[in-house]
Amino acid sequence: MQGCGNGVRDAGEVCDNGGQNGCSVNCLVDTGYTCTGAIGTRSLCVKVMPSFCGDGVRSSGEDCDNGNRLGCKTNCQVDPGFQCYGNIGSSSFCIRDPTINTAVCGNGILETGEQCDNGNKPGCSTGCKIDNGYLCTSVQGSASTCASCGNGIVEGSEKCDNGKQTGCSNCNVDPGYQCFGTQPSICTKLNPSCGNGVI
Ligand SMILES: [Ca+2]
Ligand SMILES: [Ca+2]
Ligand SMILES: [Ca+2]
Ligand SMILES: [Ca+2]
Repeated sequence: MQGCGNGVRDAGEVCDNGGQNGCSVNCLVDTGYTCTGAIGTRSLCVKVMPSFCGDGVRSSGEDCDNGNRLGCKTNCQVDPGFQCYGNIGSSSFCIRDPTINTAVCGNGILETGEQCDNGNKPGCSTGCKIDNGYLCTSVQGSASTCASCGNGIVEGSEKCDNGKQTGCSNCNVDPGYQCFGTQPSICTKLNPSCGNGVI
């Protein structure tokens, strides 16, 4: 083709950028490129990025694409418990669906709908409900700490637990006592004359 490759798009040429990438053969647009420029000017050709899952643009075949963020992390499908908005050709916006309970009991994370979750350990052993006789301290999003004062096992914030024997009241060491061990605590009376400053 006469004039093809002279860097000016002539009549009959789809593009001409002087034979550079994007318009390298017979003044036709190369695969994967797009070229702009009117007849009589040099064409400008740029590579077209293929769309993919996670590029932040929802394409056909993708339920959502927010750039692999929360709500659309799984192969451009809406994650369980989420709703995503956004048409094909634009980025998706995903929010947690408050009507769907996605709590997993026993994962050691307190979630909505659970009384406690310490990973199915004593105190919160069944169905993420607090076991009889236990108290659980729980913060949403982290593991619960459960303790039963008087069961003979030092747990949580208990200082001692000797099964409600002398020397440990409400799981605090009684004045004049010392407690060792955790299952159960062994509490003994301190020598009253030791430490009184008198030999
Ligand atoms: Ca030309
Ligand atoms: Ca995409
Ligand atoms: Ca949980
Ligand atoms: Ca205890």
